[in-house]
Amino acid sequence: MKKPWAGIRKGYGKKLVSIHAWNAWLVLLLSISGLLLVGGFWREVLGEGRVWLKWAHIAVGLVLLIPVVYYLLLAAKHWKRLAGKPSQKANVVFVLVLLVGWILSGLVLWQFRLAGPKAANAALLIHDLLTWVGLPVIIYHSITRTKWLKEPQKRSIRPEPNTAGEKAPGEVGRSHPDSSEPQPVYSRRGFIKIAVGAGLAVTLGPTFVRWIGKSLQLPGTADYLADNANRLLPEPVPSAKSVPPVGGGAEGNFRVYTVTDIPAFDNTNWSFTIDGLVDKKLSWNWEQFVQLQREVQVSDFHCVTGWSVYKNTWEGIPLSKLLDMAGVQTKAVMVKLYSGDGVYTDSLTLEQARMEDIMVAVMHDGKPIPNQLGGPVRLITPQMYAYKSVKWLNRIELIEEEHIGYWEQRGYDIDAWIPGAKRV
Ligand SMILES: Nc1nc2c(c(=O)[nH]1)N[C@H]1C(S)=C(S)[C@@H](COP(=O)(O)O)O[C@H]1N2
Ligand SMILES: [Mo]
Repeated sequence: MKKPWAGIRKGYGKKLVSIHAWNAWLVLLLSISGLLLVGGFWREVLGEGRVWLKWAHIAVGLVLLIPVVYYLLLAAKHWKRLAGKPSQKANVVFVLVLLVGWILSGLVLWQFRLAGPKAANAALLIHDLLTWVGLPVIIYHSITRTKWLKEPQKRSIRPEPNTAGEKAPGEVGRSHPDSSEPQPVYSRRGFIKIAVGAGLAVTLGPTFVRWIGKSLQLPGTADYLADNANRLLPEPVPSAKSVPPVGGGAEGNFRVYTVTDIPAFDNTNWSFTIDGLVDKKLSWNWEQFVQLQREVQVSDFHCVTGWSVYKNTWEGIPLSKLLDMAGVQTKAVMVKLYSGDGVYTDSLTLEQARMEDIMVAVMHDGKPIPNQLGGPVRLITPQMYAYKSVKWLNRIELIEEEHIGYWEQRGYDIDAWIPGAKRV
């Protein structure tokens, strides 16, 4: 039988095998760290470790450049070897597109401050999409192509040219069919491959479909309003500027972020307080709070992890108005913001808190803010990354000392200005 690898310098095949192995280990590390980074559950568990994990993910991603570039140097040779093997060629192209796409979008996400929110947003979408498509294929490949499943003569890269006739473990005593013979339809391998493929489709399919639906904003997906678990009555009546929203309707999708279980509120367990270094401590229940005079603004919303939602029409009370109502004492320096989740806090300097677009928001695009997105009341900080925009905001305290917020304690910049912000 013809040995496809006859005549190849031994070292070349070895190089390919070791590139493949390095690549596999790095992709495994990146997959695990990447999944931990996006998983909502792990945001809570990891805390500060998440910031370190993110840097590790970036570092391993950069190391991945080495085997990819090394392979590209050998690619022309390998390509010739694959003549007449279209499916293996397609496989190589697929993997290269995947790796290069991951690396390029990852570089943009790493340098998101330089890249700006539009590019970071696109990069995040590409990074996610490649993960959704690539990871199942790689898992399938890893399971079905391990030594004991893969016919040796079908391997595209092998170190030794003369092992084509070796018996795969588990086939001891049977002679291996020549690769030119038709494969039996009901082989054990075929069965396992179908089973693995079906298993992946069943476990990952629904999540994938949901993700695609959200990303493309298909109707019927991410309907947070329909699932809103808050029960606060009366509903706030939107101003004329909110219906239809003057901004024309938000573009993009919020990713629901929380470091606790998502809380829900009703008239019995919701109140809003301003206290600390103020002339008069103020407290409202919901019926009173919805009576406060609201204003409308259109602004973009940027998360520091790369996604944005543009042209949001927010209706609420400018924070400066609330501060004036309570009367800020001269001793006060910082504004501490508390979430009704009992855990999340953040802070602004008094100057920042008085910026005209810092808003205690009650409505988004003419509708109450659903509980998943921080309703009934959340902070909006358009000039700053959204980790400053405390969800389920229910208390504002004026203090004289510094307060380091939840994510700032875990490594985020206290300076959360987005590029181009009017800083104060
Ligand atoms: N209480 C609370 N507020 C929060 C957060 C949180 O985890 N808990 N995450 C912040 C971050 S990092 C972002 S990007 C936005 C996300 O808002 P969303 O969940 O409505 O999309 O909320 C901010 N406010
Ligand atoms: Mo964020």
